Amino acid sequence: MRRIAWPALIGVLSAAFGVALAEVLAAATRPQAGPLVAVGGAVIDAAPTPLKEFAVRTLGTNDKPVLLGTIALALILFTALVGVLSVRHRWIAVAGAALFGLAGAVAAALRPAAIAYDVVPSIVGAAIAGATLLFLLHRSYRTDPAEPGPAGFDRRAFLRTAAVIAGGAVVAGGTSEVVKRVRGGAVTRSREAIDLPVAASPAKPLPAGTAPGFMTTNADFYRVDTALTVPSLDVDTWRLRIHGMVGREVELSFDDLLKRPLIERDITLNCVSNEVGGPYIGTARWLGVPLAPLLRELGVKPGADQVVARSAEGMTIGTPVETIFDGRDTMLCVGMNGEPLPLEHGFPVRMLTPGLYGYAGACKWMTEIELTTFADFDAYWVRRKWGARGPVKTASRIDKPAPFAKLTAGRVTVAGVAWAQGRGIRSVEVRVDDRAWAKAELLPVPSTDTWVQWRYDWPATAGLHTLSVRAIDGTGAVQTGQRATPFPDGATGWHTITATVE
Ligand SMILES: Nc1nc2c(c(=O)[nH]1)N[C@H]1C(S)=C(S)[C@@H](COP(=O)(O)O)O[C@H]1N2
Ligand SMILES: [Mo]
Repeated sequence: MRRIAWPALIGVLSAAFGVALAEVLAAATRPQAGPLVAVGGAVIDAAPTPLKEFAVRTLGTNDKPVLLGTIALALILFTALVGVLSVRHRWIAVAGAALFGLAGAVAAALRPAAIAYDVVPSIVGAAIAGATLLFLLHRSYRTDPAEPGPAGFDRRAFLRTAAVIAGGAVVAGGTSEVVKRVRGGAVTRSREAIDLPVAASPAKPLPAGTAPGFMTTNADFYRVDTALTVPSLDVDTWRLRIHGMVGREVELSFDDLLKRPLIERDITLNCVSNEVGGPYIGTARWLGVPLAPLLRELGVKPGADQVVARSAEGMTIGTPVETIFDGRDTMLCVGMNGEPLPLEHGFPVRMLTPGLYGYAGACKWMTEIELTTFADFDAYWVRRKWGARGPVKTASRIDKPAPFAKLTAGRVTVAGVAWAQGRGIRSVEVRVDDRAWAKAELLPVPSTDTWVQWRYDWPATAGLHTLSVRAIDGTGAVQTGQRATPFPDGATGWHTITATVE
C-alpha cells in the first residue's frame, strides 16, 4: 500500500502545484486561459446534446460545479497513476506532464474566442508540474546505482519537501482566487457606477391587478449558459462590432448605445430546454436599444436572413432577420429591472428577441453582430442539431397547488402562468380528473410579450385528483397535449399534477 500511496500523493501534489501556478498566471492575464475552465469549456462544447440536456434537467445550475468536480477527480486519478509509474521510469513523469500540458493547451487553443497566448498558462503549469514531480521523486527515493528501481523511500525527506510544495500550491490557489476577485470587483464597481438613461419610450406601469410574481427579480431569474465562469467584461473597453452583409460596418461603444433613444419593455424570456412545468422562464423589465432602427441606418444587404450575435466567450446565436423588422421589440439590452444587466445575465449588453427562445435570440455578453444567411452559417446550438429559428411554443404551468400537495376539501385556488410571446394568450383552461375543460380567470398583462397569470377556483372534494392546464393563444390555437421533449425545438404537452384532498 505504501509503495502506491506515497508516489500517488507525489503525483497529485506536483500536478496541484503546477495547475495552481497556471491558474495564477491565467487569472492575472487571461482568465479564460486557465486550464480548468478551458478543459471544462471544451468538455461542455464536446458533450453530446442528450448528455447536456440531462445535465441541465437533473443538475440545473449545479451542472457546472459537478463538471469541475468530475474533471478534478479525473485529474487526480491520472496524476496519481503518473506518480506511481514514475518511481521506476522517470520518463513517465516527463511524458505524463507533457500529456497533461497538451490537454490544457489544446483545450484553451480551441476555445472559440481563443488567442495564441492562451496555451501559455497550461504549458507553464505542466512544465512546473513535471519538474516538481521529478524533484519530489529525487528527494524522496534514494536510488542505489547498482540496482534498478527504487531503493528505499525516505519519508522524512519526502514530508519536508512535500509540505513546502503543498503550501506553495495552497498559496498559489488562494492567490488566483484573490486576483479573480479583484478583477471581478473592478467590473462590479464599474457596473454599479453606470447611470442608465431614462427610456425615450418607457414601459407603462404594470396594469392594476397583476398578482405577486408577475415580475421576476434579477436574483430569482433563471440562468442558462455554457460559461463556466461568468465573463466579466470591462464596460470602458467594450465594443460592439456590426459587420457582414451591411451597407456600413460600425464599432459602437457602450456610451454610443446609451446615446441612442432607448426603449423599456416587459418581456418574458424562456429556455428551449425547459421541461413541461419547468422553471427556466422569467419576466423582467428590459431597457435597451431597439435593433431595427440601428440596422436600418447601417443598411441590411438583400439576401441577409440571419443576424449572428457573438459573445466575448465565443457563443454564437443566430436570429432570423425578419424577427428584427417585423415590428417586435428586438433589442440590445443594457438594463434589467431598473439596474444595469447583472453579470450573470450578460453585462454589459445582451440581445433579446421577444417570441424566441433564449438560445435563438438572447445572446449574453455580446461583442459582435454579423449579418449573414442561414445557408452560410450554423450557430452554436444549430450545429448541435437544435432548431435554427427557435419560436416560442404556447405553454402553461400550474404553480399552485404544488405537485402531490395535501389539501383540505373546499374552495382551492389553482394558479399558474401561460405564455405564447408575440401571439399572446386568449384563454386558459383547467381540467380536473376527466371532467370537461373549464375556463380559468386571466389577470391583466402589459402586452402579448409576457406570460399571463391565471387563476381557477376549484371546489375540491375528498380524494386523489389530477389537474391539467392548457392555453389557447391569441390566434385561437389550442396548446397541444402531445408530449415532446425539449430537444430539438421546445417541449410540448399539458402540465399535469396530482393532489390529495382530505
Ligand atoms: N453568451 C451566451 N449567451 C446565451 C447563452 C449562452 O450559453 N452564452 N445561453 C442562451 C440561452 S440557452 C438562454 S435560455 C438564455 C438565458 O438567459 P439568462 O441566463 O439571462 O436567463 O441566454 C442565452 N444566451
Ligand atoms: Mo436556453
